Amino acid sequence: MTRREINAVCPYDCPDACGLVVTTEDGKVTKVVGNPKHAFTRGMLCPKMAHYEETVHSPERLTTPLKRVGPKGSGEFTPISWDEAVATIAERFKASIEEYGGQSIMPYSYAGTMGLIQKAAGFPLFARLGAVRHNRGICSPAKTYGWQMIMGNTFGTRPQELSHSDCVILWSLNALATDIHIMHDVKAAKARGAKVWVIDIYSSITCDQADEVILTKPGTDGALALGILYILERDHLVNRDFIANHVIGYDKLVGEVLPDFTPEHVAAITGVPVAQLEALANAYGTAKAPFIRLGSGLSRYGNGGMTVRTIACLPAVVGAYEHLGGGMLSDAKGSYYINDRLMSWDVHAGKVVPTVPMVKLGDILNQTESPIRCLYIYSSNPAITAPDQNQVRRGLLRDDLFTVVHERFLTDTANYADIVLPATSSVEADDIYNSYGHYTSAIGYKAIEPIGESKSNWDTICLIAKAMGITDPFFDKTALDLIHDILAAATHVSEADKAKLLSGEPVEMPVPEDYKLRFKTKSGKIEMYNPQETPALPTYMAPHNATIAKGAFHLINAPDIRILDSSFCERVFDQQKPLMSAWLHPEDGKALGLVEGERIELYNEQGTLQLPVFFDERVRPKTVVSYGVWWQRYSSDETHGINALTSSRLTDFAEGSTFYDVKVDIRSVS
Ligand SMILES: Nc1nc2c(c(=O)[nH]1)N[C@H]1C(S)=C(S)[C@@H](COP(=O)(O)OP(=O)(O)OC[C@H]3O[C@@H](n4cnc5c(=O)[nH]c(N)nc54)[C@H](O)[C@@H]3O)O[C@H]1N2
Ligand SMILES: Nc1nc2c(c(=O)[nH]1)N[C@H]1C(S)=C(S)[C@@H](COP(=O)(O)OP(=O)(O)OC[C@H]3O[C@@H](n4cnc5c(=O)[nH]c(N)nc54)[C@H](O)[C@@H]3O)O[C@H]1N2
Ligand code: SF4
Ligand SMILES: [Mo]
Repeated sequence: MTRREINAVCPYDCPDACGLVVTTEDGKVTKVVGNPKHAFTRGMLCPKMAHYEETVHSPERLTTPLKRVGPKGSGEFTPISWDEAVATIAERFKASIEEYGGQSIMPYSYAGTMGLIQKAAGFPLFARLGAVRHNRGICSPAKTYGWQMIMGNTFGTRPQELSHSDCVILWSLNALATDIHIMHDVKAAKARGAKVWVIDIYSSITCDQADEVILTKPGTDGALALGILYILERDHLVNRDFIANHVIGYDKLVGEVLPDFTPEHVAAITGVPVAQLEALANAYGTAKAPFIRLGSGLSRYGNGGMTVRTIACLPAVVGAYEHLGGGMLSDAKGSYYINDRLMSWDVHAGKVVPTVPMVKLGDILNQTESPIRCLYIYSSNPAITAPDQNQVRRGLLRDDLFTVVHERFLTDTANYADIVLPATSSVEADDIYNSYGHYTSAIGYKAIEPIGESKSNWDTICLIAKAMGITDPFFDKTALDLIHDILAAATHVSEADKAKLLSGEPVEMPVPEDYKLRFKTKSGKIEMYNPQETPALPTYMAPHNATIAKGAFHLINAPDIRILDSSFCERVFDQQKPLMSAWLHPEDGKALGLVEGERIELYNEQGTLQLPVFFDERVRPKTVVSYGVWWQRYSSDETHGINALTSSRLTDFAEGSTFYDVKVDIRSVS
């Protein structure tokens, strides 16, 4: 028996981007553990990845290309060869370009794998074809933008620093489900005496780890932040020296915005009692080194960008960045020492190419005389994860649309394809990874041969490029070549660190010692007042659920600990615990005359969805929680997912998704 241990990286769209040690026996993955040498993973994996071998060797893996034989969306396919699949795709693309131009082709992809090469694999090809380019707005671009409006490209605080904080706020972060390795630092901070606050809209499992829990009305955190700022100023808890040296516009904020955000007014907007708001503001203002770890949930609202911009004022006002353990981490993106520029769309197009919002996929496919004739989907499952599912599916059903789906599994999206291509999992391909939750990068080397005839994104794109007659030698490069090119271009990484990375070791990128005080804005200061933006000052704007979304219940569709977006749905689950379901406060259940376990229908102007109902005190009245983005076979009607209820309305800034800014009504169907 040949037994090997290979260093790899967890490829999923998770801030932790864990280092893995993969054991293979005779070419099969038999064990996956966390890499103890990884500065953030520290040897531990989450429950999803602790059995990655079950995903890699799942009997549901696709092993050959498939061609549709039944009607669109019927999921009836027959196996074909790669030669036939690639020739068909090239022929259809060429014909489409000839008749309608490059803009008749649209690739759609997201973060099925976070590897820099496989994630961006389609860009070099589709940029050359002049195809339609979408932004990557399905997750939380408004969060990034909100931070940037006042902080520019300033580094977020290293998450490990949190262990030195005396006041930790996990704000809109269900860390136990989505960022479990931060709990290592939260526990260390607690052991040193820190107080931990969690701010959410329902009592998530992470709330159990907190000393204090604050529950806000959905989408009102911007007002909460302004209420804290009001109290900090009123009670002289602001750091005047820090503000004088490093902040632009604080006085304008105090003069023009804060007067409206008295504790009483903020309590009315947010539902947070005045006493609790005062306690939070006081704890934050009197702490030596408060640390905010900001999750993404609160940015998926119509006011998401503004909310983050307002929260980002807090550490500036108290000068948290001056102290070890103090600061804020929204995301670690500002820092990338290693980047995927050589895969970039603009570089390959030779110009800056505008984007369309990816959350508008349904609208784009359904425009009258839609210009899109060919859709190439990889590393994403939009038939289940994109908002306004009914509209997306109407688009995918169009007979004049030629759809290719490159996937590991026959997902809900793959069922709508004309051609399905089998994709490798991360352990079957080489790649290099950053993280958006910490500063460690690593290479994940191929550990086993591809399952069946599956191919990586990059290998597949190279085949299609050649079949289209593109002779550029860029498409002769292997993923390994590209890793070397990426490292060669990484001028801020030392040769010693590059050698370490190439040897398979994770490397924590060396942030400058004074990184927290290097404000990478135009002025070099924290720009609370920013005339480039409208409005020029942070303020509070109401979310869609207070203005246009309709329904008596707020729908929370936050992550499930067992799956990641719609990934891991191929797993065999413990059926004792409800899978896809709807959770209500017991009083609401009673008022609606519902019995636990019965089937209910959630409905709104977007669509309907049937699920079994359960009751839980953790859920606030007039709220329904449905965890996770499950494949449609997990819903009671087996024909819809949670996104039958969400809308493609955009965020205030950066054209992002508003998944959580939704209301529904409920009726019994049994
Ligand atoms: N197990 C698991 N892990 C995951 C994922 C998954 O699906 N499952 N998804 C991955 C992906 S793609 C991402 S982007 C990250 C996201 O991970 P996070 O950054 O944690 O973001 P969310 O889980 O969307 O939301 C976090 C919390 O915000 C709360 N929330 C929602 N609206 C509001 C609000 O208005 N105010 C406040 N204060 N809280 C609010 C939700 O109830 C939730 O508990 O997780 C990644 N990790
Ligand atoms: N209602 C609601 N909707 C949501 C969310 C929510 O909280 N609520 N979360 C949103 C968020 S934050 C995000 S980021 C999006 C994510 O939405 P998606 O981008 O659709 O992410 P996944 O559902 O994880 O689907 C990724 C797919 O890529 C495939 N894949 C994995 N590796 C590879 C590979 O190497 N090559 C190819 N070709 N395929 C591969 C996987 O099998 C999987 O089916 O969903 C969003 N949708
Ligand atoms: S899903 Fe996240 S926490 Fe789990 S192993 Fe992957 S990177 Fe780590
Ligand atoms: Mo995401």
